[in-house]
Amino acid sequence: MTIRFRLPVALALPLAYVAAAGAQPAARPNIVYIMSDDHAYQAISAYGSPLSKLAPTPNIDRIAKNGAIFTQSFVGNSLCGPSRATLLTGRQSHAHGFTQNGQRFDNKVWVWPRALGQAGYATAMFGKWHINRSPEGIGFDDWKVLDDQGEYYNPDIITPKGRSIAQGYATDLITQYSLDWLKTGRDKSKPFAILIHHKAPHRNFMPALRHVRKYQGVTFPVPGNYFDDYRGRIAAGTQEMNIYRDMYEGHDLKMTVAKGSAQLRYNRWPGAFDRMTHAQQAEWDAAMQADNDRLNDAKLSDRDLALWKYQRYMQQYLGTIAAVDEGVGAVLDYLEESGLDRNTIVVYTSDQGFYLGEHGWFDKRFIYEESMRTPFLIQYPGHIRPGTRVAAPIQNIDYAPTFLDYAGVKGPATIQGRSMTPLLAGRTPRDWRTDVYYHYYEFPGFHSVRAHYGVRGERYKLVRFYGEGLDAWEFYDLKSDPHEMDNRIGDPAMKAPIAAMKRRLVELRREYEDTSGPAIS
Ligand code: SGN
Ligand code: CA
Repeated sequence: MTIRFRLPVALALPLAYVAAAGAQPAARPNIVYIMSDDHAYQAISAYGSPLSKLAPTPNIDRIAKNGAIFTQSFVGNSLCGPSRATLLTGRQSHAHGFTQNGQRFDNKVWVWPRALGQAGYATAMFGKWHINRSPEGIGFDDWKVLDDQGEYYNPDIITPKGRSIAQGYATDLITQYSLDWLKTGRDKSKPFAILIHHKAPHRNFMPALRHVRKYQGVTFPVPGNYFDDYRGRIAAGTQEMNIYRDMYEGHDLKMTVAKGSAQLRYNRWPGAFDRMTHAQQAEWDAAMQADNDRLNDAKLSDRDLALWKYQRYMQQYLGTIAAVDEGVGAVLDYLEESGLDRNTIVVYTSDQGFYLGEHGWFDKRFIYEESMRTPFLIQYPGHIRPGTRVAAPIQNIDYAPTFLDYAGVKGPATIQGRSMTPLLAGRTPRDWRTDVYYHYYEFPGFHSVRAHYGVRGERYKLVRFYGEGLDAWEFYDLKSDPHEMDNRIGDPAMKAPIAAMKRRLVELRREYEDTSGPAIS
């Protein structure tokens, strides 16, 4: 007699799926995760800055209207590679080990897109990947990525089949790849998770041809601390990310050598322009000529030139965001037209914040507000009430556990973040964090920002810059000094809050098991 054993169906499936199936078999949500590169919250109109009123982002704002906006959203290390590794793993930089750009991500570690794939999701990734590894090992059903930072015009695209040059503008291409997969590429019997990673508005800030003129002639409000003298802040005084001193006049600001000429001034990486076709180049030059000629004619003082550069920077930076916003709109439209929106989580965020002239800067890296913060908007009909504003502090370590939670998939104990689902249901857990840990490593490196760690509390921020002969502490009262101009580390009146924040910093380093950087005595 032959005895035939049949495993119960649940046991034959991967473990994570069992958890998911047990929770909500029919209603597992789809996930559309849209992340741009260096998109400052100041440049999203849902955040309400005066600047963004002149350059609104109506489609990104739709997500906040349909769902929630987080007003205290932070990263743990304001730099592309580390932030992306955190997004994937739910761990701080020191824990996943990717602390600086240029390192290689270990594809073998746990990442949420693979976990969702194993739990029965269709998964895909399109755009900037930038962790020096092919996404091959992640297990996406489909992917198309830019090479490293990628180019705005006619970029190289790497796919499972190899590398080729794509004709078109990066943001539009990434949107198109995403829509193609959503419409016809995916296995429609499964829920899906798609990562849409735009290159824009990253340096060198090149708008689509249809947007090159969009903000010409618009005068954007100049931050009050544009001419910061960095007094009392050693690391702020030695950075190389000042708009009027460190931006390349050709590569970044697209200034020309002389009236009537289209030849760029200092253009450190000509590749960005060389990729354009002759027709694209001609259209670009024609769009820029009048403003460049006017500048070459004018004999501006140093101060006026610095202010002019700010306007040019904003016109270009915000110009690149116009295509991102259109792309977000196209994805939202498709979800709504297909009815998928009803069971789809849509997130819009950036890999970190960015300086739009605050302290005179572009780029990020510092723990100071504009780069440590990052936009975070999310919709999920039926689960998040439209128009929700969440003020509880979140960090990019929280994204992975949130997606797992909504999908009903169990994650590993290595995750250091926490699911945001209670916050999105309108309830702040009593033990939700009130302060956020930060650690930046990349020095020496681009823009010469010194390594530092610190803690940002509800009111105070304590920072320690270290390494290469430096050990300098800073302390800010965000209530009286929201722009972080007045380092009060030596102020006797601040002795008690400084001591309290130092204790918190020690605790946080212990909690996260961060032994990198100098120990605090
Ligand atoms: C490039 C940029 C830098 C930028 C880094 C990191 N220079 O090197 O300005 O800080 O990327 O950015 S560029 O002119 O070559 O674009 S990140 O977003 O990838 O971390
Ligand atoms: Ca970035």
